[in-house]
Amino acid sequence: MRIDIISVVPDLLQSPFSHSILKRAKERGLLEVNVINLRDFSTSKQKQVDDYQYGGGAGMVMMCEPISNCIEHLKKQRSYDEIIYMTPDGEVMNQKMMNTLSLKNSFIILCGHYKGIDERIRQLYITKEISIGDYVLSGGELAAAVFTDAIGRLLPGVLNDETSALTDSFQDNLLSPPVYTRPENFKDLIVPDVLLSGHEKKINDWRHEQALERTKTRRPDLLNEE
Ligand code: 6GU
Repeated sequence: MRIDIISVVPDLLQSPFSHSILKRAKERGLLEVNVINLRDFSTSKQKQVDDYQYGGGAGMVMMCEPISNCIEHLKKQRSYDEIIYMTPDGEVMNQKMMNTLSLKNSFIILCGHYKGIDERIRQLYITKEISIGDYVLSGGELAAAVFTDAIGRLLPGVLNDETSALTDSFQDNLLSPPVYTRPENFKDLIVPDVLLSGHEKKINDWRHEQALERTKTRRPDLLNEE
């Protein structure tokens, strides 16, 4: 999978992909993340990428030309399955969306800033608009990092235990059950007996029950989704 991220603050996107699972995905050649500085595609001397909005009002808007130049440049080198705009008014990301998108190969992610991008860029180039939740971030970069993490860990061969992504919270619209490690007794809180029983079926049943219970109390909305 290849993810090309267009940003006005590319430095923000250095560290998130240099550790742990995403680092391993890159080292194994399963994921390539490329951060592009939008200012490199500005044609003005001051490297301008935003301008006042027509109609007035506070806040700048990301201009058409640098974004258009950048996307056209990238598209000359390869084709993309999706050109995604990270924006609070996009479709809210969930596990099902990530599962579907993880089957694709190549993405451009455009990170919004200021008041957002000129509407014509959305009309001309953007194939999908994604939000990571109902709150506002100061830019799309952290959302792009969240997207890349969520998709990267689903790629076959990235997680060592191939089954572990399947047992994540949300994979069957259930939250994960509680987990324990040593010691058996910590400050008088005891690991449930069943987990020490060695009885695989009982353990699986218990975990499923706990997952259901947790979902009912914390996220009943998940139980109504198909
Ligand atoms: Cl993708 N961008 C911004 N700026 N804020 C957000 C978001 C994205 N998702 C939730 N809030």
